[in-house]
Amino acid sequence: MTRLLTRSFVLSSVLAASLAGAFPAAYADGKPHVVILATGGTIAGAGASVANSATYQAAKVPVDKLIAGVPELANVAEVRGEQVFQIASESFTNDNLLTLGKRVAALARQPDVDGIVITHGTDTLEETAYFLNLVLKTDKPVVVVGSMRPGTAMSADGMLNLYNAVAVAAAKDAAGKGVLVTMNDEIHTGRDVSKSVNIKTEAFKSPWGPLGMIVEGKTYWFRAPAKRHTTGTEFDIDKLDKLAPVDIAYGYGNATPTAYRAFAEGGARAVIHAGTGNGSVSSAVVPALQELRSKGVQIIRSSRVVGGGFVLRNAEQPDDKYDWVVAHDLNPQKARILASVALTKTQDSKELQRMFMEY
Ligand code: DAS
Repeated sequence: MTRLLTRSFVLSSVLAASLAGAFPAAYADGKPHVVILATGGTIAGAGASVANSATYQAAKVPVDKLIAGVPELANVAEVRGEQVFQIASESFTNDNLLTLGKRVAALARQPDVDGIVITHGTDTLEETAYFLNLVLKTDKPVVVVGSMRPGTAMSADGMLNLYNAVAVAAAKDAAGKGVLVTMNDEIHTGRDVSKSVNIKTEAFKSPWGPLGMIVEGKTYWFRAPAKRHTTGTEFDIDKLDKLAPVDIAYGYGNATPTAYRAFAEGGARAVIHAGTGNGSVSSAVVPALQELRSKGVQIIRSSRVVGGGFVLRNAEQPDDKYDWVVAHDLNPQKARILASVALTKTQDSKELQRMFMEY
């Protein structure tokens, strides 16, 4: 019976809203104006049955249906949607990041836009959120949101995640906190958060904890971002037309230099070493990294160990002597994002190290 009710609720609310074509007359102006930019992912996914919470096709449902599926959005904001992409986020490219960032920046400059929500696949959501945190020049709330289950599944999380994201984007007290991520009732900074569980609704974690919570449309804050973001950064999306190619190589027992050399031959301007422990580098790999550094490739030591530590400079490796950079507490995928932006501004490893400590 529940199953039938669940499905009929989802379908009837979508049907009702699409028949209505617009939001109810009560939807008078005077509410914050929030634009939803849809890019695809599971939040736009569809499965064959309500029992398919993990087997489904991502990037199927268009933005107007996502909005129609949550008519309660009209209680918190005047909402409109744009379909920027319709892709699974594991396929995001640097060009997708630039296109999305430029659209967000253009909307943020509009006086009739108070907040922006980006619906996104969860696989690389953390990378997009960190990228936008670095390059957007706005204090307006920008909130990235996804879901771990498709809207067709029992106990789907997308509807409430979207409602929460719009409520945060409409909240005056969300301004000036950098790019935010709302998942599973929590509000995270785009800088810290990462997908830490690959199949539960409680998937997104920040090693230093969330900034706050969003409950029944109200924000509750418990800390503020500690690193430079948005209007406080030296990067600007409107001055970026290309990101530097940067790749990631994993550290593990029996590691070889093959991947690092291949990345450099493929044009990588930096290689992120996702090292064991404190960013350690196998003795079988160190000579190749020294050789790549001597050819101008930046070497950035991150760690495959995530969840609340940081790579200490000159601890496991003589970074000063080798002229390498440490990624501090950034996980390898976020280190790649910062390096790909930072290398558009500097080739100096000391400047890069400053940036890794500040952003
Ligand atoms: N493939 C995943 C993505 O698009 C689906 C998801 O979890 O959103 O990121």
